[in-house]
Amino acid sequence: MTSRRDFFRLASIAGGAVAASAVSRVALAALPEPVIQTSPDTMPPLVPNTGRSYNPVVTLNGWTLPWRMNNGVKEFHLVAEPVVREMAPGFKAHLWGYNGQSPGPTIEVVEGDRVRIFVTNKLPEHTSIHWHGQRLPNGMDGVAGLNQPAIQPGKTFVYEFVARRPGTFMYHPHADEMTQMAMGMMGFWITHPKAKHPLIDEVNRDFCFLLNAYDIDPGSYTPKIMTMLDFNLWSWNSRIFPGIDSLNVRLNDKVRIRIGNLTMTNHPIHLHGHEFLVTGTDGGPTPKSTRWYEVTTDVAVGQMRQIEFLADEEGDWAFHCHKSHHTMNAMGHNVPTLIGVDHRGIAKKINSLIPDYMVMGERGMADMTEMEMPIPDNTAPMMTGEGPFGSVEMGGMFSVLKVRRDQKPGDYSNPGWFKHPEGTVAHEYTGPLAEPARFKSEGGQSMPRIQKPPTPTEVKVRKPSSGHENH
Ligand SMILES: [Cu+2]
Repeated sequence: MTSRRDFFRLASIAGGAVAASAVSRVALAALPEPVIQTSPDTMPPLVPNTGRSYNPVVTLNGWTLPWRMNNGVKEFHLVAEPVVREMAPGFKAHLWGYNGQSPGPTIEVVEGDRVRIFVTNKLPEHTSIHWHGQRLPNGMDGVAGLNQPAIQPGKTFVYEFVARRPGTFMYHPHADEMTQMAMGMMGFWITHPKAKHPLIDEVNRDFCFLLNAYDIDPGSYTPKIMTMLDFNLWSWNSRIFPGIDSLNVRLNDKVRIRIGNLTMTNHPIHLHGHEFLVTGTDGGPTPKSTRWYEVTTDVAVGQMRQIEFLADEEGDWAFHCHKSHHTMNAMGHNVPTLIGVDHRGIAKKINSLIPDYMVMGERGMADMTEMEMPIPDNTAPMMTGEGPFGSVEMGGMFSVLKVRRDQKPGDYSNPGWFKHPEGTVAHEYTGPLAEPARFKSEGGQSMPRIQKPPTPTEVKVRKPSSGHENH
C-alpha cells in the first residue's frame, strides 16, 4: 500500500501538484496522517482541489502542507521533530523543524476558513506553536505557560480557529524560544482573500520565504543555540547561496514576494533592475496611499514585508540582503584588513614556523573564491557560486530573479543563464588611456594646504633629572 509519504514523494518527482485527497469516514475520526517532505527543492504550487479556490504560493526551497477537509474544517498535522537540512550542496545541518524540513511547510488557507491544526511533539523537550499575526481566541495564541500548557515530548495538541483576515503570517514555537528558533523551527502561513479585495491584487507569481540565521562552526552540524547576535550563516528558508533556488518568472508577469524575518537582526532586501511597492505587512495589506516605489526594503526582526512589481526587464537580476556580511558564509571574521600590504617573503618565513599559514586578502577578499583552499568536511564555502562570467563571490542571503520572454505561464523551472543581446554586456575598453585629470588642491579639503612650508618651531626638551623622580 502506498503511504501518504510515498504518494507525496512520487507526485513531487513527477513535478505535479499534490492536494489533499478524499479520506474515508473511519479515517476522519483519527488524526490526519502527517505528510513528510525531505527534499530541499522548491516544490510546485499546491493547487487546491477541496475548499474555496485561490492562487497558491510557491515557497522558495520549500513546500505547502496538504490538508484534509473534515466536516467543513481544514485539518493539518504538523510534527515538530529533529531534521537534517541540506543548507547548500555539500553542507548539511542538524536542525529542528516540522514534517521533515526546516523551515516547516507553508500553510495556505482562505479567509473565513475554520482551521484545525494537530501538533505532535517529537522533540526531546516541550514546545508550542504561536500563530504570529493571527486574530484568534486567546487560548489558541500558543504562548506556553501564558495561554496553554507546553506540549510535552510525545504529546499531540490541537489548535482550532477561523482564519479571520487575509494576509501573510508566520508560525514558530513560544516555548524555549531562543533554542527552538536558533534550531530552525518556523514556517509561513498564507491566508488568501475569499473574494476580490480592493488592496490585494491578483498576481501571476507569488513567492514566499523566511529569513533565518544559524551559528554553525565550520566542520560541524549543529547550531550553537546560545548565540545572541553573532550568527555566521544567513539563510533564506534555511538555505544559503548558492543553495537558494532562483525565482523564475515570465516577462511582464506581476510578481509578489512575501518575506518574513525570524532572525535577530534586520535585513534590507534589495532587488536589481526593478522597482517594487510594499503592498503588505503581517498587519495585512497596506493602504494604497502609503505605498511608494523602492528597490530596497528593510525587514525588521519579527516583521513580514510583501513586495510587488512588474517583471518587465529581461535578464538575471540579483536579489539579496544589502548587508554585505549577510551575503557571505561561515568564516572567521577576526581577520585584519591587509589590503595594500605587500606580504612577499613574509609568508615563507611564517610557513617555517606554522606550515599551513596562508596570507589572506592582501588584494581584497575576492582571491579567496579562486584559492580553493582545503576546508573541513561539511563546510559551506565562504563566497562562491559560478555565474556565466566567473565566480559571483556571494554566499548567504543571495538569489537571482530570472525574467524570461519564453518562460511558460506556471512554469517555475530554472531557464539557465540569460543570453544577453549582442552589445549589451559591459566589456573591457581597449582604446588609448588618457592621464586622469586631478584637482590641483589634492583632496579638496576645507582647510587649504599651506603652499610654503612653515618655519620650523624650535622645541626645547628638558629631560627630567633623576632628582625629580617623585614628582
Ligand atoms: Cu541581512
